[in-house]
Amino acid sequence: AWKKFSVKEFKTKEDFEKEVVRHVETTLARSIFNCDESAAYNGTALAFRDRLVIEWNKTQQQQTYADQKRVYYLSLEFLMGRALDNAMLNVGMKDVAKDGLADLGFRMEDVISQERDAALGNGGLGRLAACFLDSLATLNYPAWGYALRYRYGIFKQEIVDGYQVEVPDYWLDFNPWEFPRHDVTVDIQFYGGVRKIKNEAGKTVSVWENGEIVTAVAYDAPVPGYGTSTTNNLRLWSSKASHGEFDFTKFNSGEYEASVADQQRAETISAVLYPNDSLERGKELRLKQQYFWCAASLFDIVRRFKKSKKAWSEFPNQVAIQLNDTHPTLAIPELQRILIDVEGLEWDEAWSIVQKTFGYTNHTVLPEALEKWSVPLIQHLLPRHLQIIYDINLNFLTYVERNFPKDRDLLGRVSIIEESQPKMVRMAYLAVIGSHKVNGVAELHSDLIKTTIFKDFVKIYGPDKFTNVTNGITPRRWLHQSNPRLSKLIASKLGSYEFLSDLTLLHKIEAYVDDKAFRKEFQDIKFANKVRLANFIKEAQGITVNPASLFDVQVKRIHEYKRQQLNIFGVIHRYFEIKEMSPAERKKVQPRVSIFGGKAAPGYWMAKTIIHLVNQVGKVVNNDPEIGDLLKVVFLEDYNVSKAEIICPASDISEHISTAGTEASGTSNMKFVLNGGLVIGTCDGANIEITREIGEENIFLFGNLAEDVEDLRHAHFYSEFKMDPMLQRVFDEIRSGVFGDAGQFSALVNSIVEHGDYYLVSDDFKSYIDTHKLIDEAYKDQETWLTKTITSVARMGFFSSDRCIDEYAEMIWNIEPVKPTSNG
Ligand code: 26M
Repeated sequence: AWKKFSVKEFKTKEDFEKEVVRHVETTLARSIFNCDESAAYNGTALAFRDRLVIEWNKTQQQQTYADQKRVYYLSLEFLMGRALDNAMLNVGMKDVAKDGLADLGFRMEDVISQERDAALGNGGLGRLAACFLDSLATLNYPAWGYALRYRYGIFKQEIVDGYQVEVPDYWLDFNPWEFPRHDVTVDIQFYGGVRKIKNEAGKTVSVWENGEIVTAVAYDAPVPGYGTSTTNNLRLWSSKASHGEFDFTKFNSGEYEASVADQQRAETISAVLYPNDSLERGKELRLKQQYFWCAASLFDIVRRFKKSKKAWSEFPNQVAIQLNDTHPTLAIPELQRILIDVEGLEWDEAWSIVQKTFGYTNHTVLPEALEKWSVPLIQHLLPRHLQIIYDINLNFLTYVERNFPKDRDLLGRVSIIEESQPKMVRMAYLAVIGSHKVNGVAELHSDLIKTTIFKDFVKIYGPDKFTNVTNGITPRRWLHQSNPRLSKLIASKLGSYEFLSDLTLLHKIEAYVDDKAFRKEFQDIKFANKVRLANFIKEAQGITVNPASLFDVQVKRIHEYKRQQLNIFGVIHRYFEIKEMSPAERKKVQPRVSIFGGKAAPGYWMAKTIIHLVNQVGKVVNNDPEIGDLLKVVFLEDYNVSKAEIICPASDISEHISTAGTEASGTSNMKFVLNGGLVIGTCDGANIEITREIGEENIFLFGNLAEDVEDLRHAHFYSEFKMDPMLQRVFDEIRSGVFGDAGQFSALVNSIVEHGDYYLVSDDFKSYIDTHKLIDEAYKDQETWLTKTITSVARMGFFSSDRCIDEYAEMIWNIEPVKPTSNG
C-alpha cells in the first residue's frame, strides 16, 4: 500500500507550475514573488528530480532483486555538464514544463542555462565516462560509477591581456542533483605500519595498523536512461575527518585550532580536481586521492557482495570493475589485500579473483603521460600495498622467467618496479598484470599499444588479452539536446525518434540526400546554429563574425601533440597571403572565422604560449581594416561541455590534426560530424574509422602517417633539414614583432626550428595549407558540400556510445541488461 504514496506526478502545465511554486516556497524557502531565473531553475530541477528519484529507487531495488552481475566504472573524472535538460528528455514532459515556465514568465532556454556545469573532468577521458553512464542506463545495464566529489571542478579560464588566468570553480553551493548519504561512510587508513601476527588458526597474517584515518562519505547522483525507467547511480566520495580525528580531547584542551586544522587536512583530499591532462608527477595528495577513492569504492562493492552470502569464488560472476586509465590501479592491490588480510583467502585464490574482476582501458601511448609513483612515497603512505605490489611482481616475474628463460632483458623490461633512483612503480604494468582484458580506444591506438608500450606483455600473455573498443558519444546529448532542430528533421523523415536509441537507423536519411526540401531545411539548420554561435561570440568575446563565413573550429585541451600551433601558423600564413592580394584577388577569397577554444594545464608553459599567440594574432587580424570579414580569429574563453553543445552544431570544418599516432581516439571529431560538419584531420585515432564509415571523399585528410613518424623525427637531427619556406615566412613575421614582443614566442618557434620539431609541425605544414585550399574551393560549391555533410551524418551510426557499451558488456564485462518492470 505504501507504493501509492509516491510523489505528486505532474501531467499538465498547471500541475507543473504548482510543483515549481511548492518547491520554491518550501524546499528553497523563498517567496514566489521574488522568484528569479535561478529560483525558477531550482524549482524546475526539483520538480523533475522528484520524478527521477522514484525511478532511481525502483531501479536499485530491481537490480538487487535480479541478482545479476554489475559493472562498476571507476573513473577519477566524470565530465557531466548540465543535468536538467537531460533529465527532462529522459523523464519526458519537457513541453509541459516549457509551457508552465512561460506562464510563470520564463523562457526554457534561459532557465536551462542557469545551471552550472558539473565539470569534474579535464577533457575527453572524463566526457567519455559521462557518455558511458548515459549509455549504460539507456541499455538497462546494472552499473554504478564511482568517483570523487571534488569541491572544485576544472578551473574556469579567463583570458586577461591575451593570457590564460585560472579561476577556481566552486560549484557546490546548491546542487539539486546530489543526495548526501551521511549513513554510508567508510574509514580509510593512510600511513602506519605492517606487523605480522599469528591468528587463531596459527596462520601468519599481516596487520596494517596505527595509521591516520579519514572518513569517506557517499554522495549519490541519479543517472537516468533514455526511453527506459532505468536510473543508475553515480557515487561520489567526499572526505572528512573521522570522529577520532576531530578529537574532543583536543577540542576541550584548548587545541581548537589544531583540531580544525586536522579536519581541514582531511577535507583537502577531495577538495580539488587535478587540472592536468597529464600528471601531477609525484604529488602525495594526488596519490592520496587515488587510494581514498579506490578503497572507499572497493569497501562498498565488497560490502554489497557480502550481503548476498555467496562464496568468494562467485565474486567475479557478480562484479566487473573497469579501470578508466591507470588512475584507479591501486584498486588491484587493495582488493588483493582485502581478500587475503581481511577475508583470509589464500594468495592464489585471491589473485585469480582479482584478475577475473578487473578490466583496464588505456587512453594514451605518450610515454610522458604514463603514470609512475615512487616506491618511497608508496612505502610511506601505503606500506601494506607496497608489500603486495612486490609480491605480485615476484609471482609475475617468476612466471615470465619460467616461460621465457632465454630472454635475459625481458624481466627488467616488464618488471612493475623500474630500477631507477628512486625506484618507481609502473602503474600501467600493474594494471595490465592485474586485469583479464586491456583495451585501447580506437583501432589504430589499440594496435599501437600492442606494438609499443605493451609489446612484451603481448608476448607473455598472448594477443587475446588485448582488444579494441572504439570510443563513442551519446546521441542524446550530442544530437538531440545540442541540435534539437536537426534531431526533429531526422525524426520527421524516419517516422520516430528511435534513432536516438539505435543510431544505425541514421543510414535511412541518406535516401533524402537529393530531396530539395530536406536539403533546404538541413542547410537552414546549420545556418541557424552558426547564427546562434555568432551571437554567443559577440556576447562573450565582443567580436562580430559573419555567419555566412566558413566556420573553422578547433576546441579541445591545448597540447603540443594536438597541434593548435599548426592551426595558428596556418592562420598567420593565410593572413599574409590575403594582405598581399590585389583587390580583385581578394574578391575571390572564401571568408573564414577561425575559432579556437580550450584550457591549458596551469603549469604547461608551451600550451599557455600557444593561447597567447592565438589571442595576439586575433588582435592584429580582427582590427586590420584591409581584412574585414575575410578572416576573423576568435579564442573562446572557458571551453566546457555546455559551450561544446553550442559550438559543435555550428562548425563547417573542425580540426583534429594531432601528430599521427598521438591522439588515442578523439571524441569531438564524432560530435562535429554527427552535427553536419566536416573534418580536417590527420590519419590518427578515430579519424581513421570515421573515414572508413563516411567515405574518404567526405573528409579532408592530410599529413604524414604514424608509421613514418619515427624516421621523420630522426631526420630532424641526423639529416640536412630544409624548413618549409611558407612556415619560415610565418616564423619571420612572428620574430619581426607583428604579433607583439617576439621574445614571448621564441620558445614555441625554437621548439620547431632548433629542438627537433618533435610534433612534426614543419613536416606537415605544406600538406595542411594545401588541404585548407581544397576546403576553401569545396565550400564555394555549397551543393556538393551539403551532400557531403548529409551523407556523413547518415553514416555516423557506428559512433554511438551505445554500440561501444554493448561491446564492453560482451567482450569485457560479461553482463546482461536488467529490464525494468512496471511494478517495483
Ligand atoms: C600530457 C602532457 C603532455 C602530453 C600529453 C599528455 C597526456 C596525453 C594523454 C596526458 C594524458 C593523456 O591520456 C589521458 C586522456 O585523457 N586520454 C584521452 O582519452 C580520450 C578518451 O578515450 C581520447 O579520446 C583522447 O584521444 C585521449 O587523449
